[in-house]
Amino acid sequence: MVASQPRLVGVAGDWHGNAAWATHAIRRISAQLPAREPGLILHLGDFGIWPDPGGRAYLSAVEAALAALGMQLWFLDGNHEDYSMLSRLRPGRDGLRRVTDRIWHVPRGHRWTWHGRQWLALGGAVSVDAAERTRGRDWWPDEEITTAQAAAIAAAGHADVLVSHDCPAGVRHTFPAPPASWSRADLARNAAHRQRLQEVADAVQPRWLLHGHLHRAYQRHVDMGWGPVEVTGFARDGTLYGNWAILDVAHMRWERFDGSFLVGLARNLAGKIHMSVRRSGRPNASRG
Ligand SMILES: [Mn+2]
Repeated sequence: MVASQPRLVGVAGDWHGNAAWATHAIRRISAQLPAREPGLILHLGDFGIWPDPGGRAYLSAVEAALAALGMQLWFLDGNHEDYSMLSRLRPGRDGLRRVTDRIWHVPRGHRWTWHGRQWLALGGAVSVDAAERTRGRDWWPDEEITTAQAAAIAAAGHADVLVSHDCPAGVRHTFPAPPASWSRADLARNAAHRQRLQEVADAVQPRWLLHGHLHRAYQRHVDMGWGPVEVTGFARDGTLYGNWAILDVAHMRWERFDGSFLVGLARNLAGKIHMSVRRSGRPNASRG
C-alpha cells in the first residue's frame, strides 16, 4: 500500500503481459519520480493478468522491477485479463485487491482521494475480436461493465477524475473498417459498452478522464455537457510515444509523456506529406 499521498504518479496503459516493455517502462517512470515520493504507477488496464506460465513469469518480472525501485503498481482490469484469477483476489484494507506485494487490482467503482480530488476507477471493455477467442482460455465475459455495476457506480455520484480502460462514447473516434473476422454482435456489444461508460461519466461528471484500450495516445478537451473534460488516451506497449506519462496529481498537470506527442504529431504530418508527395507523382525519399 502507498502510505502517503503521492504528488507525481506514473500513468500507463496496455502492457499486455509484455515483460520487457513493462520492466523498462517501470525503470523509466521511476527515474522521473522524486526519491521521497511513494513511487506509484496507475495502470489503465490490459495490464497482463494471464492464465499460463508466461502470465506468471510476467507478474514475477514486474514484481521484481517494482521491488528493486521501491514502487507499487495499481491496475484497472482491461478486456485482456484473466478474470478467473481476478475473481479469486481478496480485498485489502483500503479496497484494493492484492495480486503480489507490489501489484494491486483496483476494482470497478473503487474511489479514493488525492489532494482533495476524488478519483474513480472503472475497468472493463469489450474484446471486439471475441469471435476469434475461446471463453475461459483467452476471453472472459466478465470483461464488460454490467448494467448493474454501471448503475451502482453512477448512483454514488460525482468524482473529479475518472480512470477507465474503455473510452466513453462521447469521445469521438474514427476507426478503419473492422476485419471480417469480427462479429457484428461483438461490434454492437462494444458500442453499447462505450455508451454504458458514457452514462456513468454523465452521472459522475468528471473534469479529467484517463483511459487506455484504443491504443491511441492523444489529449483532447471534450464538452460532455458539464464543461470541458480533459481526456487523455494512452498508446500500447511497443509504441514510440504515449504509452506512459507522469502526472502531478496535486495540480492535475502532466509533467511528461513517454516519447513525445510532438513526435506523434510529426509522424502524422510526415504521413500526410508522404501521401501528398506520392499523389503529386514526385519521388519520395522519406522512410514514411
Ligand atoms: Mn489493449
